[in-house]
Amino acid sequence: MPIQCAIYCTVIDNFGDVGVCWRLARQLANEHDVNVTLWIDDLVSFSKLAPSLNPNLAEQPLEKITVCLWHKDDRDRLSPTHQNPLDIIIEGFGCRLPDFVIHKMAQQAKAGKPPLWINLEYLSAESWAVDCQAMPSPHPQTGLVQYFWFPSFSEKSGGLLREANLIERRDEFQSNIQAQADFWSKLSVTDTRPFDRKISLFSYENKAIHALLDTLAADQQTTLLLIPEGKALADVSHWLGQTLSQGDCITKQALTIIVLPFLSHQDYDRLLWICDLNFVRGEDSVIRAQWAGQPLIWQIYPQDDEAHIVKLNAFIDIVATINQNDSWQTMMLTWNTANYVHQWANALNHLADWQIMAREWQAFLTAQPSLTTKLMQFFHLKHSLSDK
Ligand code: TRH
Repeated sequence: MPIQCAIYCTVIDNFGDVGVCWRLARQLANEHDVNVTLWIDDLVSFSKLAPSLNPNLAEQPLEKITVCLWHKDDRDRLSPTHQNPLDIIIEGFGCRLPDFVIHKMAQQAKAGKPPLWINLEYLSAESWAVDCQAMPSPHPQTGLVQYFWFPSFSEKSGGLLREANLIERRDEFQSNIQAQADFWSKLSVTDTRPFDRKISLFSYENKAIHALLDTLAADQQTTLLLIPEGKALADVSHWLGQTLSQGDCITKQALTIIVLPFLSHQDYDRLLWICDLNFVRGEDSVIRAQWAGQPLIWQIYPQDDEAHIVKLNAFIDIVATINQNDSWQTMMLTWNTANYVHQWANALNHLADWQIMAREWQAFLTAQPSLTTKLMQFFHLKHSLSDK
């Protein structure tokens, strides 16, 4: 009997929560033969990342996973795929499991078969997150134990989501001219050859976008800037003085801007692999950009009281343990804080050094086991202890 797992996820805003849970589900199913049911409360947002999903179906297979619409007030709904005892329950980003699931876990515990209850936390490079990895916490009413799981960048952390063959697939794509041409033609981008560099832009609203575009337009080198439809368009449209929408292609001096559709997960990876510099944001795209092995600038998800800047600095510091690059650090801060206003012209001259840093950093990370490998090791350890 395969291992049974349920993942619960709510979409608060943006795509990070569902993006991470979908990746996690696929890797558990594809690489560890786990039978996964993914409960999501917003299938419309999910279908943007997974275009073959039908947002009108309450339950459906998607690749090897069963996807269910999670109605928060539908207390007692158990999908047919959910009747079996569960081995692993993953609560994505503090989404609060429904009472009936807690009840089901308590019943299993009484029968001597408690599932492993994982509370998947947000990515952080801060040392406390690593210290709290796999920390147990008893549930006050039932005594069930939940374990906090912290994705991060060091051996002792919960690890990072990475498909087993990802780096090989990236290398193959980066060396395959025909595959790249097919990709551009799928995106209706006719000819990228005239451009000295290609940059992708995925960000929140960001005042720092104007200075970047000023520099790229005035630069000696030509740039193709690829923007998947989303929040960045407001600032770019403002800079251009015209409203952009999907399919637009506009040139201003040395800068050509193309607005892409929001891509599938697989195509977004390809975009990151093919660009010379990627602007990414949030939780998941920043990790995908690290697997791309190309220079990246990260807009971290903004939090109250500037808590995100502490997180950003923790990331900058941990990368510096592998390769210290001052111009990259300065531009990461410029992109995220109004206090830093350095121009891009000088920074772009350092792209070759950023590239070396990106490869060294990626090699450091890929030497570690992935999040799902660590999670399954933890499951088997707990399982063997509970059998004794
Ligand atoms: O959408 P985000 O801003 O998500 C954020 C963060 O996860 C943040 O931590 C969380 O608190 C907040 O949501 C609620 O950025 P992120 O994490 O990069 O997620 C974007 C997802 O969209 C990711 O899975 C990559 C995917 N994507 C595509 O599939 N196609 C695209 O064209 C693009 C631009 C992204």
